[in-house]
Amino acid sequence: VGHESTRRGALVVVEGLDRAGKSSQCEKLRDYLSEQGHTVKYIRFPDRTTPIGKLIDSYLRGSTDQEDHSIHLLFSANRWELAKSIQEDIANGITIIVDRYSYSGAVYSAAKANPTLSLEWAWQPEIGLPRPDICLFLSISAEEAAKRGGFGAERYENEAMQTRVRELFRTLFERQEDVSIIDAGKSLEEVSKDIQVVVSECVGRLGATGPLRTLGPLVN
Ligand code: Z5A
Ligand code: MG
Repeated sequence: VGHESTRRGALVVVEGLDRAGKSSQCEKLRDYLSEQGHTVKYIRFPDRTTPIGKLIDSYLRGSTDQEDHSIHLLFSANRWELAKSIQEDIANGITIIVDRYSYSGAVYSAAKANPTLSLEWAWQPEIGLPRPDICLFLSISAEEAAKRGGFGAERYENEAMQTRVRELFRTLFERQEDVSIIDAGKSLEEVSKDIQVVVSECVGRLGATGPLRTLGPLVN
């Protein structure tokens, strides 16, 4: 509410394994930031509402099959189709909370252990997408996740897949900057408080961060 030009919004990504509490925490964070006076949008990937998203939805539900590389590129295309509107919103001062993003994209596809679908290959189409100012990785043990209910009926919801995904998230996040690991095994309220601290700090230094950046190649 100043006279200076509009302060840009922040791009906040929430990542993690199944049942880590991403969606619950995204909602809490949206409410918290709104109370702090920010204009906030909460979006999620896959966005199952677009034509590409409908193909993804039917694949995840097991109604249709897709070749591994092909579905991977559809998940990426689903982010690219929203990239421009994300950039515009951020420039207009809107803070965006994103439930799963490129990190899930690379990791779930690479977890299939298809010989020509490495983590490096999977990351490639993400290069150039809006880069999060902060990525919160909600970390949870297999035991703790199991207490939150059994696996659902969707394609990747099984033990073998989730174990490989856990390993790959670790490999990927060792190579990324601006990642904050959150212990998601605590209570809803505790996790929410931990997230608020990290995000407030990120939003506070946005002025020094400059304009929204883009995702670059994986660094070794
Ligand atoms: N996928 C992909 O392959 N490529 C891509 O590019 C992208 C995604 C973007 C669908 O995703 C699948 O798409 C996903 C990855 C793949 N496959 N898998 N697995 P999705 O986002 O639609 O999946 P989801 O089903 O919405 O999310 P989730 O991971 O299963 O859940 P969550 O959002 O992390 O958790 P939640 O819904 O907030 O909470 C789960 C339960 O735990 C619920 O009952 C809560 O009340 C409870 N909960 C949450 N927090 C707590 C705490 N702290 N204590 C106790 N209980 C809690
Ligand atoms: Mg969810």
